[in-house]
Amino acid sequence: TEPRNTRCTLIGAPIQVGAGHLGCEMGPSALRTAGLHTALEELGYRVSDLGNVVPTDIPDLRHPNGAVHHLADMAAWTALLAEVAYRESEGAMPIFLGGDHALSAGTVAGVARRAEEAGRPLFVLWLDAHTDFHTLETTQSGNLHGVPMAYFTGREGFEGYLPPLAAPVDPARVCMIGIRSVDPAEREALARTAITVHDMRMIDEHGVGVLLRSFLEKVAAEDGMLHVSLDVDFLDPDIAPGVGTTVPGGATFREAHLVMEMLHDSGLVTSLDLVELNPFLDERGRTARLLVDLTGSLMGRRVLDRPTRSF
Ligand code: B3U
Ligand code: MN
Ligand code: MN
Repeated sequence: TEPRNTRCTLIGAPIQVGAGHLGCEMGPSALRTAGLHTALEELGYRVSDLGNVVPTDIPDLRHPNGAVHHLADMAAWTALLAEVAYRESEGAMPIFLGGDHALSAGTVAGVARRAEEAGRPLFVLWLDAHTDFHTLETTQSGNLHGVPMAYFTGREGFEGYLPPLAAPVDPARVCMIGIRSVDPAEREALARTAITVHDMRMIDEHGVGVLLRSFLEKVAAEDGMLHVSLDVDFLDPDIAPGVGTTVPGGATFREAHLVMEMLHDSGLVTSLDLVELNPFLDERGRTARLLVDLTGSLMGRRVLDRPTRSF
């Protein structure tokens, strides 16, 4: 299949204060060092790298939940990235180089606004060990990479803290795959939403291809735009050690590449986050290189030619 978009734009978003460990700030550099730009060019894309964006005005902002930290930083990043994602999601595919997962509050908010303007529904595929469905009230770690899903699906409690959403994402259009660490408050809240949550047991029982295919069919049926958010800890720590929140029993090398290949064949992906890479914890760049290889599969690298739309 020819990709819908032959242009892609790299945007570094070195936020690290949403995570419990420092180091994600180096993520964009590591992804560039691992050859992301060249890998995409070799697949025939016209790539532009905007460099890193960084917010300047950090307001003072506190929340009654004393565990919450760096809320003002997250608010500033969210506002900035929502603007950048909105602007860069027209005519090219933006690829956001994280940075921790708090950045997705902004990127998803921005592409949701773009989708609304285009009159198309936005779907989100969340590849993660965690559901990141805390509110500012329920988070116990206070690490704000644990809240973006709750924010962009429009849960209450963010008003006055994070920027108002131009277009909340419909929970029925969100699919999570790879889940294996959920806090009690998240689990309760998830039971009351229409979000599709596929834990590792679902992958083991049905195979990741079956789960992903049914989601992609929904996206295609509604002519949706599809944002993919790839948290490094989706992957098994044995193949991807460069992340602060490793959880055993993650996606294998083959499962992860299959997901990426099916996403490519669907022709549906319109934006991508690569998040939580912590080069300080990596082993000689192997997690960064794996992310570049997986992005290559998502963008069309394949072993053999196949018929179109084979998802
Ligand atoms: N749910 C826990 C753990 C966590 C969430 N996201 C990550 N870790 N990466 C929390 O801290 O909110
Ligand atoms: Mn995450
Ligand atoms: Mn995670």
